[in-house]
Amino acid sequence: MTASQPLTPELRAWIIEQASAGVSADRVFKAMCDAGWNADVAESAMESVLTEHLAQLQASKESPVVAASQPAAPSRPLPEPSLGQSPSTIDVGDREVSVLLALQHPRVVVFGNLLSDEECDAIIAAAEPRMQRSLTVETQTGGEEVNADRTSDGMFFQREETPAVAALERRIAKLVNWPENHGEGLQVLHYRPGAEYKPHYDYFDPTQPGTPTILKRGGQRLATLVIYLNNPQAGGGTSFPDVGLEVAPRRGNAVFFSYSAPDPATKSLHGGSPVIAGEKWIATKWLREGEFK
Ligand code: PD2
Ligand code: ZN
Repeated sequence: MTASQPLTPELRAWIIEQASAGVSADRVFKAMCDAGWNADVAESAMESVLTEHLAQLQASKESPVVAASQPAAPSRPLPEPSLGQSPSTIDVGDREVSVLLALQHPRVVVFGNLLSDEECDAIIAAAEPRMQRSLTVETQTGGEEVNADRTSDGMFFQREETPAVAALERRIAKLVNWPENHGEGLQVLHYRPGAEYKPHYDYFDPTQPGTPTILKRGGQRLATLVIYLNNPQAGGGTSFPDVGLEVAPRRGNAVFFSYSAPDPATKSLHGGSPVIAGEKWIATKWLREGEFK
């Protein structure tokens, strides 16, 4: 970030959130400087945001009737499959996807038959020459870094990059009622024996200074679909440690989970368990609140 970096709504909200959570002004200031803000610009941004916020708080205290009559903020819409009539399959246009398991909290749904064997193979074949050691988001700055918690190789497709990727993206949009253009490009991961992805949250942590930069492109992540592209011989499930759930990786199946807020209370902590024998290939689709351009 530079001195000319605009003070975005996300950064404004981040500063207020830090102050409200009791983080000292010194620490907020240091976090902004670590994220690349010029010290003078960071200081005046903090001052203007917090002064304005305090004035708003004061105003709402002085007119409590008005404040109390404001409707509660509506909970944000989320990607969600149509399971109201407890269907055993969902028509996604060119395929019938099975519903194998549904859990309310955390919201987790396991699907079968999302992809054919041939489509799984086509996605692996297109991804294989482009695999590199996986990176995770570097929370201080919003950049990317190699992370010891994630011992897999990976790559990203552009949206609709190949016919199999485009077909999968159309199906996912129908399956979870969410626009295709709110999805990140599909990520493919390859785990060898011993490789794993330690438990983590997929949303961007609002307390990290790099988050406002990440949120500019598409807003928060709201949901994840992990799609299994092969059958590992042993291990390699997707675990949800808060509720003791482990989803077995079966080719063509997928596990969907959503998180209504970037908060551990969603119980959306999840990990890729170590591969014990064989290898594991998955594709991950992350769904954002806004258009991901
Ligand atoms: O490989 C998995 O099962 C897995 C587990 C947790 C993938 C991801 N997270 C992910 O791609 O975010
Ligand atoms: Zn994840």
